Amino acid sequence: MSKPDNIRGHSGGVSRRHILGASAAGMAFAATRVYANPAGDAPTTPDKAITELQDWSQALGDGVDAKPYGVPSKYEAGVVRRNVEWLTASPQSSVNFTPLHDLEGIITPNGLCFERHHGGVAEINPAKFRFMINGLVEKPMVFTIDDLKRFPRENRIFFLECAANSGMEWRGAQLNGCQFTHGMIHNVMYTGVSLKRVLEEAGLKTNAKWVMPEGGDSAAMNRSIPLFKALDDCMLAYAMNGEALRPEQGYPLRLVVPGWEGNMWVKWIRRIEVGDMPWHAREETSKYTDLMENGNARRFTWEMDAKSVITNPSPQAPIKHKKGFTVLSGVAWSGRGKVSRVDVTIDGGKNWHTARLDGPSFDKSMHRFYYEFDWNGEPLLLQSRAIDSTGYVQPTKDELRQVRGYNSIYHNNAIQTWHVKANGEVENVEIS
Ligand SMILES: Nc1nc2c(c(=O)[nH]1)N[C@H]1C(S)=C(S)[C@@H](COP(=O)(O)O)O[C@H]1N2
Ligand SMILES: [Mo]
Repeated sequence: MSKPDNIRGHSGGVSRRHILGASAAGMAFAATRVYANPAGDAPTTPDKAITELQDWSQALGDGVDAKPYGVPSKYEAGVVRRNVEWLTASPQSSVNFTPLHDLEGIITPNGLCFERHHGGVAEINPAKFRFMINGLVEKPMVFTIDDLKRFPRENRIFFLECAANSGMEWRGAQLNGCQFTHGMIHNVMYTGVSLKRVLEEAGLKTNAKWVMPEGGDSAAMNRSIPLFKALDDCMLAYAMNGEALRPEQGYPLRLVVPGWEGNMWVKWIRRIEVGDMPWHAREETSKYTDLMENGNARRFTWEMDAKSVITNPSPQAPIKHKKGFTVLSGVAWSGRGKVSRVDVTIDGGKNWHTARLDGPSFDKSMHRFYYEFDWNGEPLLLQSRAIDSTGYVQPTKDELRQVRGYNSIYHNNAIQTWHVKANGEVENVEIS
């Protein structure tokens, strides 16, 4: 699949010489077994023993009351959500991005979960909060947060991916960092009540076919969700990762729609109407539909297809050593189930290796993968390819464009390529 001379960089191309170098390096790696010779390039810095007392061992530190709510070390101050200023006209209708290259495992810390708002963050007093169910139900109902906490609780780990994640990459490699190309995703544990349980309380009429969640923010965001999904695995969540939702994630209540596009996960939810037809709201007609080459648009593209990205190395996380033992890591997910396998190539697709999946594997959740190798210090072309439990294989960018054309924004789940240079710097590129 890889034509070495047909590579497109985010800044307009990489020389043929570079890429020939990368290919040659790849051939060498194919013959090198991981762990084969760790002694030669062990990941240690043995040149200096600890011979003097260090500052932090010579005085007492802060007491336990210094920070009633803990925050990260000041040396981790660069681990933050970031936005792309030119992308949106105002910070209220905008997005920032999860720093995937700085994270480990599969759980996104609450303060680093990307935010996407259409009308800014609603600040809701939980004492005044109400949630209503109306429409095709036997008895319309209004709940307080405390009412909802008297229903049986569920704890579930799910990814939330905005359908626009990687949308800026449709026409070519553009943004230099997986935070920006893939950071409209987070993966947390939700606590709440199953939507099915609450709908049953109100009693569905026999002609009920759809539900419409509606937000209480200034955007009053609403979407149509078919009843089969509402009765399957949707949740009304009031907590994430063990604590109350953060204001930006919908405090005090949000809808969880596992595996489906983030736009449907209505935050600050105030109402669910039950109906017999979809509402064709703004967010499912003028937005969140996909314009095809023939001028028709796909609609109701709810499921998020299997996808993966290498988070390290990546443009914001270059390789800092010259050569030797190197840990490649990334995340993979699928809206249809678990990720059963991730393949990794370091030579632009000439040779594929099965990555090592580590950590818990849940349905519609992020999975963590690793591929450890001995780097000979020459350029690399890194890619990862996820395969989910239905057998679906993550497509290349060319494969995706053959079906979807160049006009799309949403649902870009194509394979990402990173070009690692000999000095360890990494750039977003495309190969075909
Ligand atoms: N009420 C309301 N819900 C909303 C939105 C919004 O603007 N208002 N944005 C949606 C979009 S487009 C996405 S991708 C997700 C983002 O969730 P997050 O901010 O927790 O990452 O929330 C969705 N729910
Ligand atoms: Mo979104």
